[in-house]
Amino acid sequence: MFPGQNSLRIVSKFFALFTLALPLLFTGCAWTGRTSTLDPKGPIAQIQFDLFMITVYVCVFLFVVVGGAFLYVVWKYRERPGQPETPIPQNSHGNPLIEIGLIASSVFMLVIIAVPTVQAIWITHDMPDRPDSHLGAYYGGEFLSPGEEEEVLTIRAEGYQWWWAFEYPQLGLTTGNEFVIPAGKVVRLELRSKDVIHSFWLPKIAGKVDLIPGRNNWMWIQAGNSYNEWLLDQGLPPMQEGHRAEYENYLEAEVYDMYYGQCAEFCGDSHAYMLFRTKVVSPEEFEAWVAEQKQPAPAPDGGGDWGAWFARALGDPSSLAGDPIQEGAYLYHTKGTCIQCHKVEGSPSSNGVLGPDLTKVGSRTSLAAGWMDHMSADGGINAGKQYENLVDWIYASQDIKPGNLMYYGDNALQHIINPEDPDANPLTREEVAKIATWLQTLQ
Ligand code: HEC
Ligand SMILES: [Cu+2]
Repeated sequence: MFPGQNSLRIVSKFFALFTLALPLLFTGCAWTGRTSTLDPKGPIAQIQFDLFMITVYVCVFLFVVVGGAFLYVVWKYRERPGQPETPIPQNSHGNPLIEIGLIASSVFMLVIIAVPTVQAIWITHDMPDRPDSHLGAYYGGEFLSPGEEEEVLTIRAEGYQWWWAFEYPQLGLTTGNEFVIPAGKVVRLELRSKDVIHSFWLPKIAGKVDLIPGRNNWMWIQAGNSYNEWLLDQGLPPMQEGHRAEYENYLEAEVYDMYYGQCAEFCGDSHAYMLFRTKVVSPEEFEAWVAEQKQPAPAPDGGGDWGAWFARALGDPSSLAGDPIQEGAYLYHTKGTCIQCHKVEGSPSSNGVLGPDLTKVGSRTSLAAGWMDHMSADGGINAGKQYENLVDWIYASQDIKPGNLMYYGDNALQHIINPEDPDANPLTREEVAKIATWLQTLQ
């Protein structure tokens, strides 16, 4: 026994334990988890995944070769009983064959990674109308104006601290924190920021691109293969009809779904709560969604005329009593001061732009940038949970998403009561509940 052997034992015991515990770190990982990059669902994500796997194979190969050589040497020159003096092997420093061989093989490894990397960069920046493009067909839906059918569908994603606006300039609609795309169609995403640097990351469909103030970035996204790419994938000759039904089955089984993304660049207090959702649907369902989203909000009395409703509500608020929907709309437009920051298309005075567009807030499956969830098991909306979420959010959004910019400044003191001026008081929970009831009808 030589000095230090004891501490050596302790260290090796520690390492053994650590190695045993290591797998615990990975129990939170799932191959097909919501934001897994290992479960690509579109051509762009697929290219990135393939590139990642090439890098993994090269690294595993190197690990095995270098680790193997290391283990071989340790084993071969180990101390043997009865032979205290281990002979030092001859040093081969300066052996040109080995030196050049090592350099050449390292360069070779890098080339194996570099060639597909450059290819992938080209592919992800290709115009999708090139005949050899891996990207799919254009969306040519009925809501495009004449001349626009030939254009790729564009979605403008705008990052705000800590939520997302999604605008479809060709379709004339805007939504917040959740957007919908048709499967198998290429979409051009324009990425802008209103304040600080954010990063758009939708792992199953495409990688990450930053949103930088004062700069227009963009990326292609596409969920699922186009019909033609799918034919090629199946080993069938391209450009032929007759397999549409199988293609539909593929989309149904593997592509139609809710996808989850998030901001991937630290952007302040609530960065970790800056999520978003992308629903991928069939082209027909997409048309239906667009038609619905383009409708302005109906007047709160169920009728069509906001002006008349406004005049009546402001003239005689007591006439609304007993109808929580109308009372809620009234509070939203008056005491709630919500109109300063939110837009409800249709309403003559709710034109704010500091918060998400609420015209269709009732049709979304989440609130507060994907953080409060009320999606039902079948992908629809759980109305009870939605109501609860709306009330909790409007009543005390700071408790849910610390630092968020709803009710900033003076209004951060939203629960302090001032007996002198009841109208300046924060909304009571009952009032908030009425507003939530109205917002739920905005579908
Ligand atoms: C000072 C501006 C401001 C005012 C006033 C304001 N909001 Fe907001 N609101 C925001 C911002 C900013 C967000 C985004 C918060 C986030 O997710 O980080 C938001 C988010 C929301 C959301 C969630 C929307 C979504 O799709 O995620 C709802 C609902 C909402 N506000 C309702 C209201 C109501 C009702 C009122 C009035 C009682 C109100 N807001 C007043 C700025 C404001
Ligand atoms: Cu962000």
